[in-house]
Amino acid sequence: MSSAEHVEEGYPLASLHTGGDNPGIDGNGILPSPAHDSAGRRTRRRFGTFNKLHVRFYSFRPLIRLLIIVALGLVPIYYFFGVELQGLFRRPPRPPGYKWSDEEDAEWPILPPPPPTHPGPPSEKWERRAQEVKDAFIHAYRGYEAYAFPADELLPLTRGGANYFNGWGVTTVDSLDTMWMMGLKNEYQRGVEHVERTQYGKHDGTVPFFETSIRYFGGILSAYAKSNNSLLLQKADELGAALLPAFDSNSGLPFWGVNPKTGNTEEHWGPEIVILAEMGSCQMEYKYLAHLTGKREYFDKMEKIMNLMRVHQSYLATDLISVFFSTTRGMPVGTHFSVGALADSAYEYLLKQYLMTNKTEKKTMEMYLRATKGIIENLLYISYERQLLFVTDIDGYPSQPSYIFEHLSCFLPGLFALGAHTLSLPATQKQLHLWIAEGLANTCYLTYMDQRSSLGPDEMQFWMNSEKWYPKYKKWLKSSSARRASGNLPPGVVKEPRVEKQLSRRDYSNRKHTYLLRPETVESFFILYRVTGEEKWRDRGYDIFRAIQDMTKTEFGYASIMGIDTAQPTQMDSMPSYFLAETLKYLWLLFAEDDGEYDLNQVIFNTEAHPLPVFNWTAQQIKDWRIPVASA
Ligand code: DMJ
Repeated sequence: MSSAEHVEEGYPLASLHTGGDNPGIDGNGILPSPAHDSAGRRTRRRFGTFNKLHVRFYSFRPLIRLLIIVALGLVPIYYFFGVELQGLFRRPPRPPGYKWSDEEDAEWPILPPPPPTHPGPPSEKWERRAQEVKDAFIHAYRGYEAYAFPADELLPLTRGGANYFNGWGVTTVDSLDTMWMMGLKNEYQRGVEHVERTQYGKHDGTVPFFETSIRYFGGILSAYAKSNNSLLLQKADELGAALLPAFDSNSGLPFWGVNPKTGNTEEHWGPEIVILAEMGSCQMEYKYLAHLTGKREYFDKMEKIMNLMRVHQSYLATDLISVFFSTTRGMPVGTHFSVGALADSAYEYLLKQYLMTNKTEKKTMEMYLRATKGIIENLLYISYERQLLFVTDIDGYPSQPSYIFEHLSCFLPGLFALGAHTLSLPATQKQLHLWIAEGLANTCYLTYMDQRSSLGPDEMQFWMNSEKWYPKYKKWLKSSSARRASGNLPPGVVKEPRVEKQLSRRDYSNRKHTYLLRPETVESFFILYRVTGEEKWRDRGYDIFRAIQDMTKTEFGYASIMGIDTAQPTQMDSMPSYFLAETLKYLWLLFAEDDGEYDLNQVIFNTEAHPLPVFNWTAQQIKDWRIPVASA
């Protein structure tokens, strides 16, 4: 804009410093308002409008005039102070313009959640459904025993067996506690005899440390915990000892694989690289075994890893733990953070170690809470179309989200719900964790129901117009009108999520088109049902179970499928052991009436759904091993 134009607009820039010669500036050198131009036209126009309004105003009756004045007076008051005024009733007064810190936000008493609708008396409907799951288990296990045993897994289309996990009959060992739960005594007995026959320590070949720990080691320990059969404890000890060479790295972080007979180790992810899931998902098993056997070595190896993870987490701004570490230096490698593949169960074990040791190992609980903060602030996103809450991974510096949401990450709602249920948290933090659990579990459920098969993809690619969730949540929290309008449910949490069958209207595309019989979504439903008592989690679990029956059942067992969003998905020749160990177990637990045997405060499920009991370190163990415990 030129200075000439400015003069026309009533801002005589060129004459600003010249004093009273300029008609635009009065004798005191004060720049008049644009309304006072030399011709006076605008001034007159303004008074003209005012006069008309004035006359019209006085044409109303006095009462109407009073109401208009009151209404006009309220508008600016509400506009400028409305939110704060409402806030005054809820928050202690603060000076104007005061910025509320996160801690104060957390303490600010928002409305409590509605009371859970507790499960009613035993119902025939759910007993029948639990029986349907048991029948599915029997069908799968009979097929496995008939055509695959003692190989690891059943090939459900070609009636064969495959050895992906050492050839020790992983489906049997992984399924032992499910058989125990379901009362399948004969199958259980045959399975235990198989464990007793297997010579874990003499196996000459590399076994994968992580899978062997969570499936075999966890499976045998939990069968021992239920049965008290000392032979099973011996086998767990034999296996635990056979895996110990995995920790013979410079840092104490485990190698990918170990040969039980020779003690040789093997790498997998790259030279000197270990992933977070491997280093952080053996503590429940080894600590429980250390407690049972009194062998300090088992405990020390775990504590070394935990200390390393804690130090690393404490100096990172994200409050998360890196996905990759160096086995030599014990230091993180790269800038990748995730709760999905390669990382997931390490976060799970932070909370679960604390719970399993009767809430005495405070350090792991602190690590868990710190990690939840990191997850909330860095990894939670919300989609644009349906406002779906999801968790993704980040990489780079500054970090960038991938917007990928994995089925594997659907364990996270269950973990947040478990933490909210079992930890002594301030009411609002508990509520926040429960909201996150509900929002994420809704999304997991929708990714199933959106598909033509009603079975969820292994990976989803959300659109890049998704936004970080936490800033939106904070904004919502501070606005009482937004909270009221949403029925006190934050963004990303709705009671009735909307299924979207039309591909073009979805918030994501399927990145992988397979459903691999995975458990994470129904696992979270089980925990959410136990924590909230809301029947909808059972109903949703049953929706998924029916889809499993319709789409994956074969003559000999159950099969993973591909083409989940097609009219005719294709069955694949694979029935992973976790389908029996986890998916069917969690479904059964979700539907069966609970007599308290699997109370979430008494029994802690390892990442392969093997229930291990809460225990107390003995006074001797605490003293001799210097276990840093706080009283429960
Ligand atoms: C299971 O083997 C375990 O739950 C593991 O921690 C990751 N997920 C698989 C099944 O999806």
